Amino acid sequence: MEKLIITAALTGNITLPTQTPHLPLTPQQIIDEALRAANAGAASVHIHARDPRTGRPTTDPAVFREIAAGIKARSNVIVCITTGGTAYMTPEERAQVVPTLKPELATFNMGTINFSIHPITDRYKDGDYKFHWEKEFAINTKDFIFRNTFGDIEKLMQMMKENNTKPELELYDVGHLYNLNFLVRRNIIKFPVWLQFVTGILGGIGANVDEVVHMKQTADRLLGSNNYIWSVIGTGYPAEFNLATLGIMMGGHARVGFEDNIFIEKGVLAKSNAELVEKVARIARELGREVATADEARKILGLKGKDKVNY
Ligand code: KMH
Ligand code: ZN
Repeated sequence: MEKLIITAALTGNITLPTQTPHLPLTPQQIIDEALRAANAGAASVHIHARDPRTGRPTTDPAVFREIAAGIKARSNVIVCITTGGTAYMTPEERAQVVPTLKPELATFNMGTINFSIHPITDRYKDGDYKFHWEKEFAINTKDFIFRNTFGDIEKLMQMMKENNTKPELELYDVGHLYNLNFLVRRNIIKFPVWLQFVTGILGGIGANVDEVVHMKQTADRLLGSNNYIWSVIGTGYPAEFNLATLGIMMGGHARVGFEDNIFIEKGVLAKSNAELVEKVARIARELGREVATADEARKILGLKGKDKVNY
């Protein structure tokens, strides 16, 4: 099996600061977490940006630039920028990071879904929230449509091509593999593709072994096993580690990080993204799978190189 690519999703845009005091919020905190995660074995870090004063997700290109440039200056790790944006942003606004920063890798969401974290508000009383925006933000996701229509997809794919940015295709359900298959047959997306099977989002497929096997078998059948490389995200604990282990065993790759899960053990908060990365790297080594460096991952994924980005 090829070496394991570990991605660390450092802060995301759905984890609330109230959930964990260890969530990096400022650009400097996100940069420091990226370096720690890279040292622990992450070949790629997936970046969202937050308003440094409030911790609220932002798509301010200046904040993205500060984070990406800060990581680049101190680490060789691959920087994968989100095009997921935040609720209320148009697909055009979300895509701006691609022409602006011309990253090596950026996320690319493969279909429109419900995407909600509203049940989290059951866990907290009004006085529990660290920031005033959090409760309303979470409740509003009840009516959030995460828009990624075929029209949006065509436009974003064109932008990625123009900027030589490799898409990391996020698939939240089996239907997204059918969307992908359609787009490949229409020559809108080209093989080989890099896939993330995103499981456990409220609005998407469940985080369990059966569903990952189903996604993998469907991908083999539709796309052909030589035409894609895949990784898995299990949202929440223990799904993150269970499904990372499954990915390791099945020849896929794995993503961990505070965007998806905040626990290192049952009821125990991870102090850093690096702890989550370390745990997966340890499981991989125990199972005889070596962990890829950033440059090895660049080769596996066919990336343009960090000297070709615009930050
Ligand atoms: N904004 C979330 C609904 C990505 O990073 O591309 C999903 C998301 C995924 O942001
Ligand atoms: Zn993300």
